[in-house]
Amino acid sequence: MVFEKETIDPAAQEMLQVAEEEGRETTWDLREQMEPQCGFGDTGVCCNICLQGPCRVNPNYNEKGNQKGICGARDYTIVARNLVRHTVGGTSSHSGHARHVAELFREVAEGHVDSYEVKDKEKLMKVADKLEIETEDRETNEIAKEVAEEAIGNFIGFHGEELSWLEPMVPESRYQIFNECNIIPTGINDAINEAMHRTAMGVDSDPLNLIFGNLQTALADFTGCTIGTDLSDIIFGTPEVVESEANLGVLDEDAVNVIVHGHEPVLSEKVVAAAKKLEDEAKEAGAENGINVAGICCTGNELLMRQGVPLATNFASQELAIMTGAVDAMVVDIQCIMPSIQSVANCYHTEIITTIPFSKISGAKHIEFNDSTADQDAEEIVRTAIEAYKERPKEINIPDYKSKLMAGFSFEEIENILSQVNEDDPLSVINDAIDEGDIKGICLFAGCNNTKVTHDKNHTEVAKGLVENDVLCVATGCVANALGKAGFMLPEAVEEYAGEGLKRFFSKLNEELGKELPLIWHMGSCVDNSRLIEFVTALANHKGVDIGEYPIVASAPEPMHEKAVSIGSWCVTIGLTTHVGVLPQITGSRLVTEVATKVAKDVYDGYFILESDPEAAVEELVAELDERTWVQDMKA
Ligand code: XCC
Repeated sequence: MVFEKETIDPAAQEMLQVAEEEGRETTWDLREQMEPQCGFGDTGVCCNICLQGPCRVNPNYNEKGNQKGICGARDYTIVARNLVRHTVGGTSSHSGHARHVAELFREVAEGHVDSYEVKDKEKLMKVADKLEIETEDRETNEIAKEVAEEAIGNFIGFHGEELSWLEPMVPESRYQIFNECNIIPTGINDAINEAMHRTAMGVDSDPLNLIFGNLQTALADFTGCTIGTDLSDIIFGTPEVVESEANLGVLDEDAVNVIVHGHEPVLSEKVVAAAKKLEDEAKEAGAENGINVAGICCTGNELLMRQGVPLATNFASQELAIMTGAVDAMVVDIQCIMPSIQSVANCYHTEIITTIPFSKISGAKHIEFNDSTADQDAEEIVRTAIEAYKERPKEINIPDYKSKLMAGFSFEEIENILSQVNEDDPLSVINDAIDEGDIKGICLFAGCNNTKVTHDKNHTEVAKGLVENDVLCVATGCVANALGKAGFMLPEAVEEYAGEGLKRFFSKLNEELGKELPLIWHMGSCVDNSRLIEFVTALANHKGVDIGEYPIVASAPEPMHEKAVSIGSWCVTIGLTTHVGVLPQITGSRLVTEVATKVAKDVYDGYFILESDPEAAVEELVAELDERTWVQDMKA
């Protein structure tokens, strides 16, 4: 098989062949040119924080080389500081996304924008209850205003008080642990500021103190993610099970193809609406099938979850979508958008359209998106795609690969499904299956693609190994996209991949429901990892244990973004042992690595498994689930 070192996705392999024939450069070529990567940077021991740098220290004390930076910083300080700064990047990304949704929500609540509304009142009431906001005998917009103020307050802080969105999201016992470690943030912005300050030259050099600072920032990230999910559900609707398709084969030769790429649902929801409205204009332009919207990265996940919009592909293969020659416009907002897409688009008729003032790409067309003129902006964007379609050359290469998939597994939808099986005690369906040994526990798959490993390979191999070992798996982000493309989000996959216990679990469930559920449940975008925490908190509370005692793990087989660092950090802090399939840039400090992989367990129950071999990772994750169940059994 050609290009099997680069990717296991057959559509991507076919497109890499096209790229080679046409002499196009891809991210895989750039990776090859980058080798060998700097060993200091790769292990986190390069310090660039002040202008005396870069200082590169040799972590191996037995060898020659500088063991201190010019200011005296040792490997552990440099590595811990770099780690905190990664988490800051992740936290500001997630919370920037969430803050936009929160500000839009406030505008909606105050009646200042009419292109959006409170779509899911039930979710609004649920969130208000969670925040202890009075709901009885009050108008919806009054409640919404108070929820919006509370959301904004979580960003800007409450004069030194703790975040209100965090405490109700985790079991009491877990919050107590946060408290004892003094890592509860007083505001998302505060946490980001403090983390940047403490890592500035000459401030915090104590590696343990820095690591606690990292965890505090990560909890701010988690809070931002939760706000993003909750408010998006209120404005756009809480996801319910939908059917759709994934992979480049979803592009339609006879339609105007608009790809939405990035993260926020605020713009992309409007693009979908505008595409429906302007269908006739596309047909007049000669596109028999009208307009076809498809998603990449988490914008794709947001639209798939709520509207059943198909997924074109995930992070690593974004350039390849353009090389099909069938993409008329790629509309981007924020995060995970490779600058290279413009150079690729220069060889085709594709319009790259940036929409956010602080997220531009040189050479791309910029159509600014504003919440107050959202409908008009989205229509302008779609019309630009129709115009580009008129210039589309005849020759296109759409690989004939796509898989059907099911998505839409919000926590509320899972509760709804389980209550159809046991109306009085829905969560017992999962907890009893664990007690009876049908399932070993739950794994959250999260994270990206990373060209350091073969595209989608770790994702599918770790997933295969876990389901074979009777682990119930849920997924978000680009790993969800990978597992969707590979057919794991279909009921047929249960028969093909699940172990005997997991098969029993699904067959009992399907029999009661009178319909079939997919093997792996798609929970949404990166911010929607918060949905899993809501789920596992409910399960742990139902069982009367802390999350650290519950059989739950997480796996990021191909992490890339700083957001993956912050998610991993809060997963561990919340008690999930977390596998990472690409070594994070911390291995230059033995101290920091040991804290992450060993000491963390004593404090948070969760710890990191750094393992690039999928088979070994499966073994360790299964052993962790077994240990948690065993400890529970011993206590019982
Ligand atoms: Fe980006 Fe969210 Fe990573 Fe994919 S998974 S590469 S962060 S799109 Ni979150």
